[in-house]
Amino acid sequence: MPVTRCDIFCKVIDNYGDIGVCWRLARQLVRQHGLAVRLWVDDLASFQRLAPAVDATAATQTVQDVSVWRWDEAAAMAEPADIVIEAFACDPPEAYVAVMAARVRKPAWINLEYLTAEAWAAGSHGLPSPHPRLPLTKYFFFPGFTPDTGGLIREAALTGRSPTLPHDKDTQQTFWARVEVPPPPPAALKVSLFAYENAAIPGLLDAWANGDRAIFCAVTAGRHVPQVQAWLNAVGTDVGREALTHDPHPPQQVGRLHLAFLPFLPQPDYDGLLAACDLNFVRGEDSFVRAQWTGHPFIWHIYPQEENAHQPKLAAFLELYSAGLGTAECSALRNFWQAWSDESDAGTRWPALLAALPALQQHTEKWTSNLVSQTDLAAKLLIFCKNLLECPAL
Ligand code: TRH
Repeated sequence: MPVTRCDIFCKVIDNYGDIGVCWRLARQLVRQHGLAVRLWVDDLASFQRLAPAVDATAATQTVQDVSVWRWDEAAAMAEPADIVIEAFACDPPEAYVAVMAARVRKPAWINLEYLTAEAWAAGSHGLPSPHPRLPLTKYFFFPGFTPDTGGLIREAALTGRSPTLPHDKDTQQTFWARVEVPPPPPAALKVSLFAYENAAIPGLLDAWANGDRAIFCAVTAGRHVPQVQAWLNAVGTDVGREALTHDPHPPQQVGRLHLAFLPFLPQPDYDGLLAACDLNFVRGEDSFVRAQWTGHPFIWHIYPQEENAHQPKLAAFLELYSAGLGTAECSALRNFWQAWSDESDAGTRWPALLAALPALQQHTEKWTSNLVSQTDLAAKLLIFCKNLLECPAL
């Protein structure tokens, strides 16, 4: 029997990563694999920020051929699909799970896990987790950077240079105009900035303002913006408190640093921003992965966890990503990433990173082509689920 229907459950815990990942996956399963996807989301208002076509008040709607459902009581009554994906262990409703268990042909039930480069993820990828009471098994699906994991979300258009992304000068001009940002000065290094609160921000902005190279920094909306504002106030630009109340704020120049402030962009425009910049500061999970498809160097503000639980995750990724880099570039990269995540002296480490950028650009292009040569997450997920449905004893 062909697999045609998929339910994806998404709980927005905080921030935008949960819905960012689910929305990309849902669209890809529809567009590239012809599945009928129902996406259950508990917070349509957050979803609407990434996808403005979403009506935050509608119980059910179709957006880009994905059937979007508000995750409320209706979810418990729904007829389960052939493939059921719960994102980040978000627990579908008990009544829904009971119907899955009662089926003769059980749905393939997947827990799509958080991304990590740590070695244990490959070891845990695909492992079964039998339900404590019901005759039903859920399977762990771990995304990752190596062929022994579940891979990374990557749309088909990204295997080549997508015509919709602003790689060349003309499309970049159109892109900046569309997002209502004055075009960057021609020789400036173009940087996008998306992060959590980060005490390293003022020091880095000082280094950019006083450095040798002109920097154009597109500041995205997010938790990092108040620190940029506070820095502007502290360095006493003519921005004034009143201007900063405009959302987004007007562009500013301090020394060699040109700052442009962006509103929260629809997700495809955010992807366009990543492609248009030479260096991207990203965070969490989805922007971190998406930056890697541009082939440009990136700086990761990893999601900070209690008791520094994020440190091994950061170290594991750095180990993998920096392999093959020359000694000087490797230490410039590692020192800067560590300082950024530790919220320490990123500013003093900037000159070394800037000097290493040409080598990092070449290195990242190779890194990206290696990732592109691997099967993407949606394709792996479907193979995995089809195998489960065909041989349920697996
Ligand atoms: O928002 P995040 O911090 O999400 C995080 C992580 O996923 C983290 O692992 C998880 O534990 C936590 O959520 C709950 O960062 P992330 O993952 O990069 O998601 C941001 C999404 O927002 C991504 O899909 C890109 C999108 N985005 C836009 O669409 N427009 C914008 O203007 C910006 C700045 C982001």
